[in-house]
Amino acid sequence: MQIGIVGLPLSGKTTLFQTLAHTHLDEAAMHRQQANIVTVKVPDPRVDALAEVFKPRKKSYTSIEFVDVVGLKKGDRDSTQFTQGFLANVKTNDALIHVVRRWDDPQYPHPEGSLDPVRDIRILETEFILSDLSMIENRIERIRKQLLKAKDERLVYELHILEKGKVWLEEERPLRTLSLDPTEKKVVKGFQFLSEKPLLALLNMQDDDIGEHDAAVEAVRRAYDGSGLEVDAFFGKIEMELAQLPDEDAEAFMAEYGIKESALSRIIASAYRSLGLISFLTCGDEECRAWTLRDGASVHEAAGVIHTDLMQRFIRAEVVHFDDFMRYGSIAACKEHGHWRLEGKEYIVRDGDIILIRHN
Ligand SMILES: Nc1nc2c(ncn2[C@@H]2O[C@H](COP(=O)(O)OP(=O)(O)OP(=O)(O)O)[C@@H](O)[C@H]2O)c(=O)[nH]1
Ligand SMILES: [Mg+2]
Repeated sequence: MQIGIVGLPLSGKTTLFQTLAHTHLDEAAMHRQQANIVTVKVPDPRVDALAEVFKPRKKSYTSIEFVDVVGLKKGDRDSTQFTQGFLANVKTNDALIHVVRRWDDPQYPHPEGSLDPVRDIRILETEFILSDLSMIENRIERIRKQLLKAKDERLVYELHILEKGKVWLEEERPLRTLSLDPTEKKVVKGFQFLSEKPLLALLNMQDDDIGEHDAAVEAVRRAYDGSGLEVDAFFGKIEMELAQLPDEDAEAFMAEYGIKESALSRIIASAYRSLGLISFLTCGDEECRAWTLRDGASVHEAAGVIHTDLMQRFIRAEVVHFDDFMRYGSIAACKEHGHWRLEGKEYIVRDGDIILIRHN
């Protein structure tokens, strides 16, 4: 899974990237006109707890890629514009984090001249909508031409969905709020529309606005009620310094600022929520490991995430939930108390299921 970090110039994108990556980029790297990518392990205390019991040779976490996407520019006519490089980078991201500036520093003037998070979010959202609209219009035109030449049921279906999307976008609404059935959704996904991607607006707070982040988040949430936007806040400058401190010092620091979790844990939790992702676990003497799965996926698909072979040779799955495992202390004890189950292919995996695939 790949999450793109986007936003207006000088909002704090690279600062967030460095926080998540636990690195310091030099000046040259910070301004390179291309995306910087980092793979980050998803912290999961359940893997640690299982490892305490199983004492495996290896612990593995699932991971997420973050991309610092460069290329949203102030245009000539007082409008922001995407560069082609930006579009190419963002299209393939599974979800986006929009860094929204809420800090002031005369040394770095805001490109729009004032601080206004609701406006900044609107600027980007409008760009996304316009970009999708032009893509949809092109596609519709092409399909119409093809349909004049020959009948094609699939194209007729695609046209019907695209027309729906076009009307939605013309009303300045993002595609992520358009309700579609699963088959329609699949067609839309294929286009990698920008306004369809799950979006987390992350307010980059002023260092001394301690304790004001909840109210700031609430104000933006109200303004974007019903637009499928997740909103959260972080203290860009401080959390970057924090990410470079030893754990103990970092905790004291966070308590002072009323920050409950590290930026990384919070952002990953938000991303999982907005993307509809869950984790399942596997464990044994060899390895304890967490895996990412789409919410609502079957145990057969989960087997495929582990290995395509397991999917093909799937017989049944042994399932114990992590909470039950911790309550009773072992798989055998879970069995005794009726919390161990043998499930078929269709079983829908829950977040925190510990799974063992039986295969031939
Ligand atoms: N005072 C203050 N400065 C910040 C904050 N966040 C970032 N900055 C500073 O603002 C400058 C720009 O931050 P970046 O993280 O490079 O912003 P960016 O969005 O990546 O900028 P571009 O890639 O040039 O569009 C840096 O010098 C940061 O140190 C903040 O919360 N408070
Ligand atoms: Mg940058």
